[in-house]
Order: sequence, then C-alpha cells, then structure tokens
Amino acid sequence: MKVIINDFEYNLDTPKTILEFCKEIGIKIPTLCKDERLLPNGACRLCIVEIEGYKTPVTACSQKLKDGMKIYTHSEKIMKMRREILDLLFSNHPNDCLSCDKSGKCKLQNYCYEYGISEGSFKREIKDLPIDFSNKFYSYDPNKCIKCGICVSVCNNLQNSNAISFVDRGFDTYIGTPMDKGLGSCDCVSCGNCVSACPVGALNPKKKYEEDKFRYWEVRKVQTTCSYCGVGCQINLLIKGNRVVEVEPINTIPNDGLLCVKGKFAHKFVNHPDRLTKPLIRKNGKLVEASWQEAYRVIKEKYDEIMEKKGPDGFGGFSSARCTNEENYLFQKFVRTVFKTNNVDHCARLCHASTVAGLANTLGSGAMTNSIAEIEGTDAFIIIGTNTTENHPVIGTKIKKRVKEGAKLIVIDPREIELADYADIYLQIKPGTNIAVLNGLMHIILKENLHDMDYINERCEGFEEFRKTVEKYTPDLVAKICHINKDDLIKAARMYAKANKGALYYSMGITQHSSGTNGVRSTSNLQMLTGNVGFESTGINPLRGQNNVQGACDMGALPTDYTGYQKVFIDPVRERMGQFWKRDLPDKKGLTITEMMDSANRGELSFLYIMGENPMISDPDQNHIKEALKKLDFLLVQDIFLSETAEFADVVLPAASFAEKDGTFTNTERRIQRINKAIDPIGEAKADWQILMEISTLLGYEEYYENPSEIMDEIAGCTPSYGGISYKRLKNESLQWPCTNKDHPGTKYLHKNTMARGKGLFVPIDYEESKELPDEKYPLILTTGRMLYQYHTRTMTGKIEGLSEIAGKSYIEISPQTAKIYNIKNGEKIKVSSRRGSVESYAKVTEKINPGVVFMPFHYVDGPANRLTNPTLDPIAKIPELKVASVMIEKIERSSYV
Ligand SMILES: Nc1nc2c(c(=O)[nH]1)N[C@H]1C(S)=C(S)[C@@H](COP(=O)(O)OP(=O)(O)OC[C@H]3O[C@@H](n4cnc5c(=O)[nH]c(N)nc54)[C@H](O)[C@@H]3O)O[C@H]1N2
Ligand SMILES: Nc1nc2c(c(=O)[nH]1)N[C@H]1C(S)=C(S)[C@@H](COP(=O)(O)OP(=O)(O)OC[C@H]3O[C@@H](n4cnc5c(=O)[nH]c(N)nc54)[C@H](O)[C@@H]3O)O[C@H]1N2
Ligand SMILES: [Mo]
Repeated sequence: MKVIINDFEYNLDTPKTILEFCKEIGIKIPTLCKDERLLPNGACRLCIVEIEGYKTPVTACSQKLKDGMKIYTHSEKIMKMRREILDLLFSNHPNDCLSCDKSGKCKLQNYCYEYGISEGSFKREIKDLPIDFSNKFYSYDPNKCIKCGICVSVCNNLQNSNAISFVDRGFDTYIGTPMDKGLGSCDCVSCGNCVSACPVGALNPKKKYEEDKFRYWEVRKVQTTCSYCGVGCQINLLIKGNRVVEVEPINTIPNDGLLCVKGKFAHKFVNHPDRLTKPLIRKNGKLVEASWQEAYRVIKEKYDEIMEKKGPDGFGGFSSARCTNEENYLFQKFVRTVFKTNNVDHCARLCHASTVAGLANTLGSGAMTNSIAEIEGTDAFIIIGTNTTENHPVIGTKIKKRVKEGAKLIVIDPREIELADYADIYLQIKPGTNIAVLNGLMHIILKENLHDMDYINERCEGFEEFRKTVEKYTPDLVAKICHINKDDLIKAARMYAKANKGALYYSMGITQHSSGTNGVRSTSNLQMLTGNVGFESTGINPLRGQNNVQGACDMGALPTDYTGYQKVFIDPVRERMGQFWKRDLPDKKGLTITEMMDSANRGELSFLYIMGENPMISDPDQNHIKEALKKLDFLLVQDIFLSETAEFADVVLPAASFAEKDGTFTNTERRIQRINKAIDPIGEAKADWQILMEISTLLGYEEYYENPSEIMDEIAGCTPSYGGISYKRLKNESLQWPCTNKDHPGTKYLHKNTMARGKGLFVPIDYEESKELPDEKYPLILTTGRMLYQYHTRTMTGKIEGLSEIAGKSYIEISPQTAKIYNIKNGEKIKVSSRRGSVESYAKVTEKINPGVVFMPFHYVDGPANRLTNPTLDPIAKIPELKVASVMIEKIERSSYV
C-alpha cells in the first residue's frame, strides 16, 4: 500500500500502525504510554496525528495505516495540542527535575524540553502522596506517576505477576497493591520489569549509598549477557567510572526486555569490596597477598614436583560454567596438554550430566531441542522437576503467558511450585518417582491408542520392547508408587496426548537422581510416543542451569569429550585433536568431579586446579569433600571471591568477573551470545583466559592469543557444531548451534526431518526406588534445590543486601502435619540430620509440601544442605542423588526464632 506522510510518499507491504511505521522511517512521534511489547492503550494521547479526511486527530499508536492515507505528524495544530497535553501533565508533576533520579532519562522531561514547556501554566496542585519504599530494590513515588499504565500492563501481561493495579481513591489514581499491602509485601517478585519500563521517575531503583548515585548523562552503556542462569538475558550495564551502577534489560531475543530480580538488581557483587584483588599464597598456614610472579613460581614448583612423583594421574581440574566458552576451551586444552590427563570436569556433573548422556543415547544430541521463543506456539506443557518461575524466571513468565492464552499445563513436582497454581492438572508426586509417573502416562496413552503410530514407524526404533515394559504401569500401580490420584493421571495423559504441539520442560527434578539418565530417557520416550520431537514449539527441553553450562559442555570440559562431544577414546578423533594441538593426547577416560574427590581422598589425585566452582558448598556430602580438599598436596583456586573452597587453597588467583572481560556464553537454547568488557578488572584481577594462557606457557605449552575472538576462531576450527561462529558474525546476531559454516543461519530446533542419531531410540525403562529410603531412624525424605532470591553458593547474591534481607538464612520447608508431629513452629530453629551429618536450619511450615517430605535450598553456609545429601551416583552419568536422601528432624531446646 501507498501512504503519504508529511507530504512524502511511502510504500509498505505489511499492515502497521502509524507509530510503528513512523519509527521505522525515522519520524519521531512522542508517546508516554506505548511500550513496543504491549498493545496500545492510548492513555497519554501524545502521539496524536492529523489524517486528511478525519474530523479529529487520532492516536498514532492505535491507528493502522490504510492505503492512500495522508498523514501529518507535526502540523501546527498537532504541535499545539501536544504542547497542551504536556503542559497539563507537567503542571501536575513535581517539577524539581534536578533532584529526580530519572533526570536525563525521563521521557516527560525530554518531551517538555523538545516542545518548549519549561513550567506548567496550570495551577499546580501539590499532591504530596506518600512514597512507597517498602520494596527492597525500588521505590514508587505516586506524585511523579503520569498514569500511563505501562507498569500495570507489564506486570500483568508480560511478567504475569499481577502484583499491581490502578487504585482509585477519589481524586487520586495511583498504582497500588491488593489490600494496600505495599510493594514490599504483595505478590511482587521484584523483577523490576515495571521499573525498567516506567517512562518517568515514578518507579526507580533504590539508591541507598553515595556510590549508587549517578546522573544518566554520566554513564556509558555496554550490552552483555546476564551471568546468572542459563536463560541468557540480554542486558545493558550502565557504567560510571569503573563501576556498574545499574542494569537495563534489552528488548531482544531471548528475554524481550524482561529480567528477574537477580538480573535487574543483583549486580553489586562486581564492585564489591570483598572481590579478590591480588593473588594469595598460603604461608605458615595462612593465605597472604602476593604478586602474580610469586604465585606462578609456587605453581611451577608444585607442578614439577607432583608431575615427577605422581605423573598425570596426580592431576585434575574443575572448569567453570560461570566462565566463557573461550575460557572453558582453554581450560580443557590445558588439562589435556599440560596435565596430560582427561581429568577435567565441571558442575554439569551435578546438574545435567544425565541429560547429556540420556538424550545423546536416544536422539543423538544432549541439548535442549527447541527455542525459548517457540513457547509462544505450544499447546500443552509438561513441567516436570523444574521450578521454572524461580530458577529460569523469564522462561517461567513466558510459559505463564502462554497458559493464560489457553495452552494446557501439567505440572509434576513434589512441591507445589508457582506454576502448579496455573496448572490444569498438578501431580504432586513423591520425590524419586519420575519414571513411574512417566511410564504411567505412556501406559494410558498406549492403552487408549492416543500415540502417534505413523511418526513412530517413520522416525523411531525400539518401540515394541519399550511397549512391553510400559504395560506393567497401570494407573493403580502408578498412583500407589507416586502417591497421586489415578484419575488425575488419566486426565493428564489424555489432555497431553490430544494436544497438537506438546512440549516437555524439565530440569533438576529429573536429572539429580541415581536413576537420572533413565529419567531423561523416559521423557524422550514420552515425547517420541506423542510425536513431539522435531517440530516447532514441541520437544524435550532440559533447562540448563548456569549462564554457560551448555557452553562448558560444548567446549569439552568433560572427562570423555573434546569440543562438540568428540570422544577422547575414539582413536582417529584423538589423533586429529592431537595434531590440531600439536601434542600426543591421553587416551584414558578422565575422572568426573565426584571421582576426583574420591581419588583425592585415597591420596592419589594430588594437584587440583579449580576455576570458578565452589564444591565445599555445592558438592554432596560436605564432610567427605572437606577431607578430600585437605588431603590434596596442592589446591589452586581461581575465583572472583574467596569462596569456602578457596579458603582451603594453597594458591588463590583473582579472576575478572563477566563485566570485566570479553567472551561468549551459550545459553540453554544453544544460543551463543557475546559478553562485552564493560569495566577494567578490579585490582590486579585478570580475565580467566589470560591467566590460563600465562599458566599454560609457564608450564611448557605455549599459548598466545591477542583476544578471545582468536580463541573462538580456533574453537570453530576444531568443533563442527561451532564451525560457523565468529565474533564478526556475533556482532550483529546471536547464533544457535549447530552452525556449521560461515553461511549457516544456526538451528532453531533440532531433529527436523530426522533425529541426530538417525532413528529416535525408545528405551524400555523400569522404575527403581531411590537409593536411600525413609526408615525408623531417618523417617523423612529430604529433597534439595534452590529459590528465586539466591544463586547457588551465594558468593555473588550473598553480597546483595536486599536479597539477604528477603532470604538470608538457611531454611527447611516442612508440612503443617510434620510440624505438628514434632511440635515445631514456623520460624523455629531445628536440627536436621542424615547418615552423613547434621545441620541447624529454620523451619518454614508450608502447605506446599506433603507430609513426609522436606525441602532445603543448598545455598546457605549456615545450615548447608550438602552436609546431609547422599553422594550415591547414577551409574551412567555419575550424577549424585541430590534430590532424595533420608533425614530426621529434632526440636532444639531453647531454640531461637527468625
Ligand atoms: N534463583 C536461582 N536460579 C537458578 C539457580 C539458582 O541457584 N538460583 N541455579 C541455576 C542452575 S545451575 C540450575 S541447574 C537450575 C535448576 O533449576 P531447577 O531444576 O528448577 O531447580 P531445583 O530447585 O533444583 O529443582 C527443581 C524442582 O525439582 C523438584 N523435585 C525434587 N525432586 C523431584 C522429583 O523426584 N521429581 C520431580 N518431578 N521433581 C522433583 C523440586 O521440588 C523443584 O521444584 O537453576 C538455575 N537457576
Ligand atoms: N544439594 C544440592 N546441591 C547441588 C544442587 C542441588 O540441587 N542440590 N545443584 C547442583 C548444580 S545443578 C550445580 S550447577 C552446582 C553449582 O555449583 P558451583 O558451580 O560450585 O556453584 P557456584 O556458586 O555457581 O560457584 C561458582 C563459583 O564461580 C565463581 N565465579 C563467578 N564468576 C566467575 C568468573 O568469571 N571467573 C571465575 N574464575 N570464577 C567465577 C563464584 O564466585 C563461585 O565461587 O551445585 C550443585 N549442588
Ligand atoms: Mo546446575
């Protein structure tokens, strides 16, 4: 169609609103109430334009362009009307802009300047409404609110928290919370998405200290990737001097301008005074500051000594899912060429090792099959063992949105997580019974002939044998094993099988079991049975945990794999890699994290290099880990903080955080995204890739790269799935692997037309009980995990005041019935013991958990859950059973409360 705007002719082929199109062609129409992600609400009327033949001006945000339309966006009449609107708004707005935190970024201020409004000409009515400071991270000043409604809409329609709405109090309308509880105590999860979207100074991050204060014209913006979970949200760091002072979400893939509380508000760890700024060396039992040269000298001495005494088997390294792809690549290369062993592993072992093994077995690729954006097209979800809204909050939000639009939701989790409130069917299974419940669903689907036989015949193998196994899992049996209602199970099976596009999402509730790999294969069975692999908006979607755990696996920080899952024990593969790196490479499979700890305990492994992991808090059976760390001849830790693990080290090296270096992270949907250096390293800290280069050269394998871009070129040269990745391309786009050559567009979803392994493999899987079951002495099932406001071992989130105020102490969730049996009150300090040890923690009495089951987050040094957990392993993936152990609880006499 043809349109004429300000006397110029334009052609367009897709229908658009006047506002959208004008933005595209560079005509600036002011608007205060339009957020690109939301439907127009026309509240501010500032975007009015004149259209020939229309009696009155119309709002450009809501009017679609029509063929032949003649539009004037800045006519005299329109300018005058806009001035009147702005004048009225400004008359009702405090006009002490200089003292406003938003000054320089306030749209009202900017438009008033542009339209020549320097003071309101209407009589100003001083409202003086109280400011709501009750939220830990942001404040709301109703006096500055222009009632554009963006915050309410973002909260209700994008974030889907429904925490705020307009409140009408006679003359004043303001943004309020149900029952006037205040933003600190309502359902607000402090994602700050309303704060990021507020066009004026009404919603603002709190600036408690002098160093938090800044003016927007003083700051630089650097785009990067959030360094918390695997969603990989795109953010701008706002930098003043050498300090990160604020984080802004970016409206792009994968987060569409959304963040969670950690991404938005938990950035102060970067410039925290506790950051390691110098190397530390243990002298007379104490860690003291030293120069880099001294630290390197000690490392070289110890390396030579232990290599001579023990050879390569005496060495091992933990790589880091918090570090970049380039750093993980260098780390595993270093272990293989300098330590001359495959003893390299990282936290994926405690996390998705079972996914990598299970899906490689059934499909030929161990990664999330589909993309976050495809949630929009899914018709039915199975959410099993992922507390998505707390641990992958932006994905959780997208699922909630899709469910509100009508998609079906089945939640399978022993705890009544937030998504259970949105579920059509919620199955509150006993921990450790995933395989039974999945087999139960498949039994019903087969019995009722709801499976996709054409798909199975065409794309899968192993069906008949699998079918026989599932026959045993009648609804009655499964209901008994899982402690659920059999009718709910039947309903769930029918609902899911009948949906057109069914997507299954899972995470630690599936993987962290002695039967973890089998649990993963079961999810694969279900998705193939219903024909839900290899199409858009379907799939098997393991939500990867750490910011770069997908990348750390892809880079070969694994004891059996080089980059791109090329096996160390296949001779031609090893020879090829050896030629590429110009070294003979070890052929023996390496030890996993847990096996390295055992080896250290036996006095075999003597030199351990830990980059960016904190096993003292994160590995199961803490007492065992502590002994192992103590037994080592030499522990080298490289971290941004003096972690609980670093406290045992002989040498500690200060690393630069994600804000201080260049690199790439690969998110849960296989998307490779840049991180960009925003500030200089703190103190004498160095980027991990630089340290690795230096140590490698020091110990005899010379490495030199000008920058991480050169490392990525090398990765692309030896990793087929990353073959097309380069910093040049990543400048303008993010790419999902497989991306095999420079022209390859990347892969949105896997297994299109055919599975990566050829035919998808059905595996007959039987349910097995967890290894430690409740008995008389330890009568309760302990399951462990995480919560929204803390991240892992809290080296980072523990430095954020607001987070510690909300969730600063170890706790244990117990049901009201259990509380009654033990005569325990909410908030009371209790003792929890397992066969491995005891901790003290605070009771949180909640209906969200069944009697007989208790839950502890593993974040806390006070009351560390991992003193209790069972280190027993899945035989295939060697992942520990972190989700099921048996414990007893006891009242502590004269106990304290929180
Ligand atoms: N806020 C926050 N976000 C995080 C992290 C964090 O520390 N804090 N860590 C990141 C990392 S590395 C990871 S791996 C992810 C993990 O993300 P999630 O897997 O969501 O985290 P968890 O809390 O360990 O466990 C998920 C759910 O499994 C349930 N569950 C326990 N046992 C069973 C069972 O036998 N069967 C089933 N079906 N469910 C069970 C628990 O009740 C819990 O709701 O989160 C990432 N995101
Ligand atoms: N009981 C129980 N235990 C669990 C789990 C559970 O569900 N229950 N979950 C397991 C899972 S899924 C995971 S992923 C693990 C996580 O276990 P860990 O990986 O040990 O936990 P983090 O706290 O993430 O540790 C990362 C370390 O890296 C440091 N760091 C951050 N950025 C950088 C950087 O750029 N460079 C360097 N050198 N260091 C950096 C941090 O300060 C921190 O010390 O915990 C596991 N443990
Ligand atoms: Mo994880």
